[in-house]
Amino acid sequence: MAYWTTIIGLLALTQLGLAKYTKFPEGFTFGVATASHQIEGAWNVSGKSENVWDRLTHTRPWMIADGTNGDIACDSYNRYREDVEELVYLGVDFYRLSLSWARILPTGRIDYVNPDGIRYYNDLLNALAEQNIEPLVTLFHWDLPQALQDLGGWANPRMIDYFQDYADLCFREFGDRIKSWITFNEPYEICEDAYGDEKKAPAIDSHGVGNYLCSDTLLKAHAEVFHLYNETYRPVQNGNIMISINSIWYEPSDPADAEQVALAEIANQFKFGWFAHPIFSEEGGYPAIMIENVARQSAAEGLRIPRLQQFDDYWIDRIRGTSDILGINHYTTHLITGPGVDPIAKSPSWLKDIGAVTTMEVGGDSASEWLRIVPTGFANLLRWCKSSYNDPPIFITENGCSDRGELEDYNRIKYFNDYLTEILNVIYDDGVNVLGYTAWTLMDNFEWRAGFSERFGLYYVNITDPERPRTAKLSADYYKQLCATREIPQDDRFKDPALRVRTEL
Ligand code: GBH
Repeated sequence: MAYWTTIIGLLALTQLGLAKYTKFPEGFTFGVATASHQIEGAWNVSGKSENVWDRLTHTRPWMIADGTNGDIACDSYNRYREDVEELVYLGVDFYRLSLSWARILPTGRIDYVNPDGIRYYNDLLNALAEQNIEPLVTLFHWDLPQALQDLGGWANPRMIDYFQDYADLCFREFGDRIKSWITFNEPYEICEDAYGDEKKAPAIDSHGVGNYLCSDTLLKAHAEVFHLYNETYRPVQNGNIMISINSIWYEPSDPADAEQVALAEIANQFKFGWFAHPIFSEEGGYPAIMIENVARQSAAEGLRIPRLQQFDDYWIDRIRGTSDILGINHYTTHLITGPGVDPIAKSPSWLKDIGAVTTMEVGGDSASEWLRIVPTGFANLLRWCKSSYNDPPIFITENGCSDRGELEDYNRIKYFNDYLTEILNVIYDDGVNVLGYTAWTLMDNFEWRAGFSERFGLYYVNITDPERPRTAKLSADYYKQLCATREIPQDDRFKDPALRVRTEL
């Protein structure tokens, strides 16, 4: 009995959060994020053209867990005023949204501007301005016009020009009201999941080849758009511009195993460093270990030219330093168990190029298999970013956890509590320069290949009702309190009743 009360008591103490720090520093900002294709719907109205997700969900619906798609999604194209009301309820400082390229430029190119695309985003931006909510705007969150995919998408170097034209138009039309831009959301997911695999549209699955063609193009396109903003728009619009890089953070399964430690560092270079090193490191270019490993594998495959090569000096220089802030999306940590070819790795592939075996057997559960709850991994990632990239200003552009449709989402609240606590720890103990935090996501939305089966929202959305009613989950009230007090809520009502009852024993 005494034993159990001690155990339960200890659990309760952690649950009650005897955290060292609870209060965020002056100037730290809070927001929530969404993405155009995940919420807007209106996939084929008022001039919008087909994007790669429309194409995938319509022609290969079996690839989506629950057979849903983005045709209507949360219907935010028609209901954006409701979105803004929810933002007001939460009391956020900013709203991270993305623009639908196919709604603005139906051919993908600048030859025809769709007036309704401009109108829609003007209405949304003005509605935000009326409520004093800062927009944080992503140019590309995965919904490429199909017309550009038909030309090869991000595997085609001409995309650098198309992306620049699109960005130029967006800066010109909307930039007077936007102080913060994001060029790309999660370059790794764009290149590896969509070109090197079939986890994201257009699901090209050119493993070990298309993924690297994509990264060459994407990093150059990012750099050109940074320079365009920096030279032409920043002097008048005074904003900042960054990229948001996602990390599955890798840790050794046995921290005392030196080989695993070294392999985890290599895996982090392949995952985060692939896009962060060219932009944020002092020397620039792809991480040396990537070039080395891919060259070795390519030679073994009998290739004349390695599947990934270093940028030339011009591009190393052109890409280096092209982000005002390091935008980080972070959800989870996976483990490295040893050297070799991961059993799930295709050949050739990015994963095989790493040369390590990974596992997801770590941390707590969410509704997503890949999302393991490991708050300390977040702190380690943030400290690693500080030391690897010369102490950059960091903005958390996404963080969150999935459920399967419940309103009393204690697991999500605990996730926020524990991940936010780690942010405070690294700010105060390690001097990591974290400027703001973005919860993914405002409301349950089209979770890509998981459809609506994995829900990340602070608001529940009933997708069987044509009105798409949204209901605040308990975490919405938790987040509202966080935004109001700038302090991690400690109230009992946010704690899992199962643990609450036991503390009274
Ligand atoms: C982010 O990606 C996205 O920016 C956002 O749009 C999304 O809704 C959110 O997170 C939640 O997922 O095919 O099972 O191996 C996060 C990074 C990386 C998570 C790829 C899912 C594939 C899972 N994503 N991962 S699986």
